[in-house]
Amino acid sequence: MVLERLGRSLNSALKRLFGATVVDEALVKELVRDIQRALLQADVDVTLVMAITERVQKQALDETLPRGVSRREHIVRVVWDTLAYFLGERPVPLTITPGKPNVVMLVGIQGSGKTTTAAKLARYYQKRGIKTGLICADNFRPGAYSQLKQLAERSNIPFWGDEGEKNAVKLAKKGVEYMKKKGIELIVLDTSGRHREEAGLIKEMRDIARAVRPQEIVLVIDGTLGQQAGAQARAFKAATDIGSIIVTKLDGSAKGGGALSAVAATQAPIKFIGTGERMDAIEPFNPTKFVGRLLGMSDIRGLIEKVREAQIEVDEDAAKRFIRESALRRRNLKICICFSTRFYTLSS
Ligand SMILES: Nc1nc2c(ncn2[C@@H]2O[C@H](COP(=O)(O)OP(=O)(O)O)[C@@H](O)[C@H]2O)c(=O)[nH]1
Ligand SMILES: [Mg+2]
Repeated sequence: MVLERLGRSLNSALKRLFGATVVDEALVKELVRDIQRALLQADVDVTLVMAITERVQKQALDETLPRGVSRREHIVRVVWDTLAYFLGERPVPLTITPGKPNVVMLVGIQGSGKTTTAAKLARYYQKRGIKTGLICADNFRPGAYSQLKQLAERSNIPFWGDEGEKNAVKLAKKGVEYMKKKGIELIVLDTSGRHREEAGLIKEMRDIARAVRPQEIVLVIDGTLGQQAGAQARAFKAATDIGSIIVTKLDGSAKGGGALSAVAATQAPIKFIGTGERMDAIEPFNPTKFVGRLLGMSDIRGLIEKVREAQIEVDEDAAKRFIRESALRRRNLKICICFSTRFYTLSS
C-alpha cells in the first residue's frame, strides 16, 4: 500500500482524538503536532507542513460548529478537507474521446518510469474497452525499443517503433500515422529521457509536440525524489505545455508524501500514480480517496461514524435529565408503596 507509514501515523494521531475524554485546545495542539511529525517524516516540505497544520489548528478551534456536529467530528472533517485541499481536491481524469485518435505524449527524465508507465497506461485503458497503441519515439536510449515492444506484445497492444530511424520527430509522426490507420483511440507516445539542463532534448520534446499535436503531454516523475519532484515539475512546466503529471514509484518510498504534495503545489493535476513494477501497478489519483486511505477510512462518512461510535463524552443536559427522571421515578415508587400499604390496611 502506498505511503503506509504516513497513513499509520496520521491514523494513530486521529485515534488519540477519538479516545480522549475531553476535546480542548491542548488536545488540538497535540493533534496538530502529531500531524506535523507525520508529514515531515513523509518528506513533505516544511512550509507546506506549516500551512497545513495552521489551517487545521485555526479551523478546528475557531470555527463555530455546524448544528448536530460534535467538536470531535468537526476536527476530523477539518483534517480531511485540509489534506485533500493541498493535494488537489478533485480527481482529474485523462480526457479521451472514444472513436477518435487521442495522442498522449509522455515526457520526463531518464529513469523516471516513462516506458513502464506508457505500457501501464495502454493496458489500463485497453482493459476498459479503449483501443490502445504504443509508440516508441525514444531513439536515444539503447534498448528502449525492445523494452516497450516486449511490454506491448505481452499485453497484445499494437506497437510501432523503428530502430533505424534517427530522427525522433519523424519517428513520432510515422508512429501516429500508423496508429491512426489502425483506428487506435488512445495512442501513447513514449519519448526519450530528458534532463532539465539538456537544452537539445527539451527542443526535441517541443518539436515532437508540434509535429504530432498531442491531446495531452504527461510528465512522468519519480516519486522517490521526494520534495525535489516539485522543482522538476516546475522546470518542465516552464519548458513545455505539461497538461498533467504521473508520479511513479510510490510503492515502498518513504518520500512519497513529499513528492505528491510538492507536485500538487505546482497546480498541474496528478492524474495517475505508479505503485510498482507490474503492469497493473497504476491507479488514477483521486485526492479525496487518497486522503481517506491515509486516514484509514475510504470516505468521510465512514470516518465520522467511527468518531460517533468512539464518542464517550457525556452530554451534560442528558445527564441532568437522567438524574431528574430517576429522582422522579424514586418518588413515584414511594407513593405507590405507600398507597398499596394503606389499601392493604383498609381491606383487612
Ligand atoms: N517500484 C517501482 N518501479 C518502477 C515504477 N515505475 C517504473 N519503475 C522502474 O523504474 C525503472 C525505470 O523505468 P523506465 O520505464 O525504464 O524509465 P524511463 O527511462 O523513464 O523510460 C525500471 O526499472 C522500472 O521497472 C513504479 O511505479 N514502482
Ligand atoms: Mg524509457
